[in-house]
Amino acid sequence: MKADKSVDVEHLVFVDEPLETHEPRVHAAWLPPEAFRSLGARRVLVHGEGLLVDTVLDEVSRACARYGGRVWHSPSWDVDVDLVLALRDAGELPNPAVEAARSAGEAALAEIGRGEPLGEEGFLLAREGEVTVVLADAPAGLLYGLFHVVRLCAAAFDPARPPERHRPALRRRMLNHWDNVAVHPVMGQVERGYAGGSIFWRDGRPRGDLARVRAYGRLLAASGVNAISVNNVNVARTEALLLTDRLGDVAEIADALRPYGIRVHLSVSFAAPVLLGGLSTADPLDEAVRDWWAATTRRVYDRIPDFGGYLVKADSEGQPGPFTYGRDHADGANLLAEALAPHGGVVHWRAFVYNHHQDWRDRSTDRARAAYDHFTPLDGRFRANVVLQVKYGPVDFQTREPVSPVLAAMPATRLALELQVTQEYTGQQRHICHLGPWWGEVLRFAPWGPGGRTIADVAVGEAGAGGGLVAVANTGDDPFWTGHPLAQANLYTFGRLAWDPWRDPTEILGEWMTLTFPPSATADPELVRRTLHEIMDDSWRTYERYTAPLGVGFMVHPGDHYGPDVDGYEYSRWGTYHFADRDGVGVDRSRASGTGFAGQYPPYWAQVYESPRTCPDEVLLFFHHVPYSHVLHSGSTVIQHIYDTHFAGVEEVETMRRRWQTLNGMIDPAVYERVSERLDEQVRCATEWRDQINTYFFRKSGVPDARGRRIY
Ligand code: GCW
Repeated sequence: MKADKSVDVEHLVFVDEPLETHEPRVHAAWLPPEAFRSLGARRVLVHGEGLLVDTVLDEVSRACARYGGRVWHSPSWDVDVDLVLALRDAGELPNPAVEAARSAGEAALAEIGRGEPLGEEGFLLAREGEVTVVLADAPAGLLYGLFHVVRLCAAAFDPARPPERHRPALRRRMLNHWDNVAVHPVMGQVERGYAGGSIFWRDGRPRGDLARVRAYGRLLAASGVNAISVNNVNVARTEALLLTDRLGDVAEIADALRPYGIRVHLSVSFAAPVLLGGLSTADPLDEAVRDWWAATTRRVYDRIPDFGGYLVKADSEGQPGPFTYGRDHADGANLLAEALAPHGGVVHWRAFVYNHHQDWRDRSTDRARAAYDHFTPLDGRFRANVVLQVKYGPVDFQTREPVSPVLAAMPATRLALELQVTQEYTGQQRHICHLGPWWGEVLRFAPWGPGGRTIADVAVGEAGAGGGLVAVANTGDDPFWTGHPLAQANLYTFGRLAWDPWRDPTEILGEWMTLTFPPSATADPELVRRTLHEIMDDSWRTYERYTAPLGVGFMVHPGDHYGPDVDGYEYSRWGTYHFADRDGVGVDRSRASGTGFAGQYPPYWAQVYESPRTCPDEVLLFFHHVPYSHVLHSGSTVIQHIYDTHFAGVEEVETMRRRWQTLNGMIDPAVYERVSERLDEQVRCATEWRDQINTYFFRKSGVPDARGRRIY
């Protein structure tokens, strides 16, 4: 498509009208009207009742109004249809073709369903004659089935398509918003947010744009997410009030998200009984405290009957917690779980607990050990409705870390894996960094050794009773939702992996591309797709190449965590050190001579990580302090690896930018411009990383680059 046609393209990829007249136009992300063309040109019959069935009807009606199709809701007369979306227990219709399709669907289900129910969210898709049929046991399943039809486009109507049955592997697929209600003096409206303000809050009050909240719910549902916490885990005074005085604001959000099957959760302060209830203590074993939580929680459910539960960061980075009262985290979590249990709610209790007032001189304390040391002795003591939420790595959402050993050490606890979609340490949505491959590696990691159960299995749990997947959201009130338009792919990929953690993230990326850049709206769809893959597929590894080397982590600018500052945290209280000196770099976490962290893994990995000879290159400096001359498995020395990867990383970013330029005039100009701007910044910042890291290690080691490239 040429530039003069670009206006048409814009029509196809933006929602038609601003959601509110005073708001800027909002990008449609992976649900542009064009993605509904195939569905919208068909004759569609929806059969069943319920709030989410109404949502399905609404979606189909809008698509058909745009593309010339037709829609009927449980008609009492005979109609010719191409697609049937029906609840299985909705009564018979006086329509032989539709009933034949439904029976064919039932037969297919009996055959491929292994006798298992579809469940609250599952669905079946099958073909019978000229008709595609989607069956579900519950309205949410029908909605997910509809979005599946959208993703399939014309393929959903392929006569040869065999029947398929889909059920989410994980019951809870959750996003955590670190959004503040009142603007925080340091962290702003959204802590670690890189996409403008909050979708929910502005300057101490609700943002008031519930249409945008609903549009957000729609996007999330189409990715598979079904739960969301709406305020920061660091709970300040104003945010604490969401539990009581400001509960109405939460209820409004819940109302806007409910039609898309998304439940609302709340981050609460462990000190709430004192802060809000006027009690003198928040001791989890105190009767009055327990009564306060029970009564308060009852009021929450009176107002929001499908409320999801509480999320708690306790005794961490200044947040209150049970340690104040000499109690442990099982006492703390169980207190809230007990209050939530009668209503079917859950408490997500975070395992991110460590000493953030460490003395850098003290080599015996290791932040990486903290979560395991605090929590594994408590295994088996948590109530059934407690989910222990564990960050994927032992330190903090780094570009590369080993997988947290806690995930393999608490068999009697429901564990959720916590990912970070917001790119705090991975380029802050100014850099292209597609995180799918990284999450895929984490999910496929087999902590008990190759061939054994994986992290995905842990999150799924026995008989689906695991804690699921949770991620910190990367969205805000930015017109592109995520600041960087290509960062939308991270959000989409998270949702899809939470639905099926065994899927190939690159395949998911392709799915996102087809939806977001519909081939029918592009002159050269093949070029667009190929170029996007070339730019995005390996972008996380590119980011890794030009930032902190070999899993050593941090080296970011303190406070904002953007850009290089090699020694920024080296003499700080945060426990994140690299120990570079003139001879070598890295943290000795072996059992033999270091902090012993390597011993927190089950035997296979404890042994592999214990020795620099067997430790995988990419996490070598996480586990070992080695000389610059140490030879990696790759055959390169550590110092030469640092130089090579940093030069290569910047070249790759420059190539990304050149490739992006070939899409000029091919895609929506607003997207093109925004990404172009950010690529300029990515090139600048990557260059800064390269030069600072290379110069730093050259000065420390005195070892020149074997290839004689410029180091300062
Ligand atoms: O990575 C750190 C962030 C903090 C965050 C904390 C956490 C919400 O720098 O901003 O606080 O993690 O996960 O609680």
